[in-house]
Amino acid sequence: MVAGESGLGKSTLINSLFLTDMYRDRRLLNSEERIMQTVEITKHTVDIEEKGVKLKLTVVDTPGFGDAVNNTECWKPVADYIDQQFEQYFRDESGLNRKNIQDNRVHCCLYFISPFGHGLRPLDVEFMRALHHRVNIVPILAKADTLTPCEVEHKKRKIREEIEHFGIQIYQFPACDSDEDEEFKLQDQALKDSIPFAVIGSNTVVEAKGRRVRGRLYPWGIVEVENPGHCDFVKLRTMLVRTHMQDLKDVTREIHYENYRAQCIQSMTRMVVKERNRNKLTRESVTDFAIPAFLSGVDVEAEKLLREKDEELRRMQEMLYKIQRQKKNL
Ligand SMILES: Nc1nc2c(ncn2[C@@H]2O[C@H](COP(=O)(O)OP(=O)(O)O)[C@@H](O)[C@H]2O)c(=O)[nH]1
Ligand SMILES: [Mg+2]
Repeated sequence: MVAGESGLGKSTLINSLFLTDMYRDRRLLNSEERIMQTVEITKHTVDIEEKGVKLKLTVVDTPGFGDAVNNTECWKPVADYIDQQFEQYFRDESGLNRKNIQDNRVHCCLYFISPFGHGLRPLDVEFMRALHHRVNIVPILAKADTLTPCEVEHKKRKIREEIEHFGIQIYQFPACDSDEDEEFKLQDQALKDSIPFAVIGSNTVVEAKGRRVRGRLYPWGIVEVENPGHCDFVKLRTMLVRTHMQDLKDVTREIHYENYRAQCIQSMTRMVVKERNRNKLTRESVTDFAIPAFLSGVDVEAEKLLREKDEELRRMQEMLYKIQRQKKNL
């Protein structure tokens, strides 16, 4: 999933990442470069092939925020979307067809940070803190071609410090095995030191030194999306689809989804206990006042019990429905 302020190049980047023009069907005939503003959460499925392994990847594009005058809680639609996927999985998991569950849980959220600010903006902090217990957040420094290499380093350091300062829990790359070879260890460290990944997106293929590359053409030269000397695009793609895909899924399953499940079960239990207590009270009042003494035979008792159980079942169903509704409105 991609998220962040409007106009930072989210749609362009996912397009560049998976090389398919996912916005082709919108028929933007005049300008190759133009991408329409994203106004709702949209899902695209792409088939990619990595080292001979075919993968079906779902990319979720979200509308950029920050355009509105009041931006409070702009993270909510995204949080809701993530929760809905968890909810669907939770239902499927407790259903009959458990073996063939389609996993639509969001395994990674690329969060775009503006290159024009001084580090994080309050909105970035709010967004990431609202989402960090739900999804693996990978911070991205957007439009890196607008910064010099020195500025990129400076901004990255500042953003890392602020992430730490504000207690934002971004996706933690797993520690490298000590028995890995030196080159692998160096690569792994370089990846960790690149956070936030500085990226450049482009939908155009340009000619650079006789090669056709994905890049951006400026009066003073060409910036190449896939040139590691220009930005971290290749690092990001490798990490997403090759080296860390499984870990992103594992963390989602073991931490974020478990979090969601635990909360769900907790609120259900709380409601059941409340209901029980309420039932107990009404039961006492029923025996005290409603049932006449001459009717207190065994059959009447059994029937009363049955009725109570029926009522309890009905209440539980209602409760489940309420919880689902609440979750939707959260
Ligand atoms: N300089 C620069 N411009 C970019 C980059 N990526 C996208 N853009 C431009 O920024 C504008 C907004 O891009 P878009 O992908 O729609 O942003 P979104 O709102 O975050 O989805 C478009 O004009 C893009 O051509 C980039 O890496 N560098
Ligand atoms: Mg967009």
